[in-house]
Amino acid sequence: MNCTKCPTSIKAVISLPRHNAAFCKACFTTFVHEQVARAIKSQKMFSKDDRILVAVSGGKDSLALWHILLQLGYRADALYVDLGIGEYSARSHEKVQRFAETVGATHGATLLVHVVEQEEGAGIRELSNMLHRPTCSTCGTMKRYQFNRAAVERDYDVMATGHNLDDEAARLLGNVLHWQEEYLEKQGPTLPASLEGFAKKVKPLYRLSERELAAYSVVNKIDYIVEECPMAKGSKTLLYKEVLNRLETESPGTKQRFYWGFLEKQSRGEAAPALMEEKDQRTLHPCQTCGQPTSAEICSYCKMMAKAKTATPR
Ligand code: Q46
Ligand code: ZN
Repeated sequence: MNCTKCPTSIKAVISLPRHNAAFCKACFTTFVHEQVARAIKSQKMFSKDDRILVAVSGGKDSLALWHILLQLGYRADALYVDLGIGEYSARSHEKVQRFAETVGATHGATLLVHVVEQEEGAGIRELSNMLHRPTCSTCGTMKRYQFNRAAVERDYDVMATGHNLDDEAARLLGNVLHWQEEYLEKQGPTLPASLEGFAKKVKPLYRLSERELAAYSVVNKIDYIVEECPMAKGSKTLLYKEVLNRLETESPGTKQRFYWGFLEKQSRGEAAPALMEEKDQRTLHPCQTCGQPTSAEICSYCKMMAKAKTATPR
C-alpha cells in the first residue's frame, strides 16, 4: 500500500483503518504531531510559555509524549519514579536515563528521578506487603502523590501523562460497567488545578491509539522498554483493552467513537470539569502532615507511609 498523503506514492509504513488512511514515515510523524497539537489546543492544555512536567515510565507512550512535546517546541522536563520492581525497574530506569541524555539534553530538558527504595525505605512490592494492599493500589497512590508534589513544589504549570486512546477507552468502559460516576467526572483529558496544591493534569495522547504510538516510537527510533510492568498481569484494564480491540477489529473506529463521544457529552455540560472544580474547593483542604490537598485530615500517602513504618511484612 502507498502513502495516501504523498503525491509521489511512497510506500506506506502503517495503515490506519479508522482514518481510512495509510502513511509513509514522514507523513505518519506529521499525523501524530498534528493529533497531539489538536488535543493541546482543543482541550486548552498549555501554551509555549508554560513549563510542563511529563510523567515518564520508560514505556513507549510516555517517552513518545516527551519526544513529541520537545519536537513541537514545548518546554518539557520529565519525572521518573523508580518503583524498585527488580529487573523491570532497573531496565526502564536505564531507558529513561538514556533518552534524557540523548534526546532530552539536546533540547535543554531535565530529568527528575524519585527512587522509592531510597525515599520511602522499601520498594513498592515490599511496601504493599507491609500494608496488606494490592501492589497497584499502593503504586497508584505513590505515583499520584509524587508527580503532583514534584509539579507543585518545582513550579511547573502543568503535569502531562502518556495515557493514550486505548487507556482512556478501557478506563471509561470500566467506569461505565461499574457506574463509578465520581470517576467518570474526572475522566477528561484536562483536569484543572482546582485549588492550591493541585497541579493541572493533562493527557495529550488521548487522540492516538497504542498501536499508533508503538509505530511512532519505532519510526522515530525511540528506545523504550517493551515489557509491561510484571504487576499488570491479570489486571481488569488488560481485559477491557482486549475486548475493545476485538470490537475495533470488527468495526474500526469503535474506541474513538466511544471515548470521544463521551468527551462531547461532557463538553455539553454533563459532568463538566467546572463543576468538579467547585466540588474540590468545597471538600479538599491541606493534609495536616504534608500540606498536599486531601478530603481527610491526613492524606492517603501520609496515612500509607505512617502505617508502613509500624507494619511488619506478611
Ligand atoms: S506500574 Fe504500578 Fe502499573 Fe506496575 S505496579 Fe501496577 S500500577 S502495573 S500502570
Ligand atoms: Zn500528606
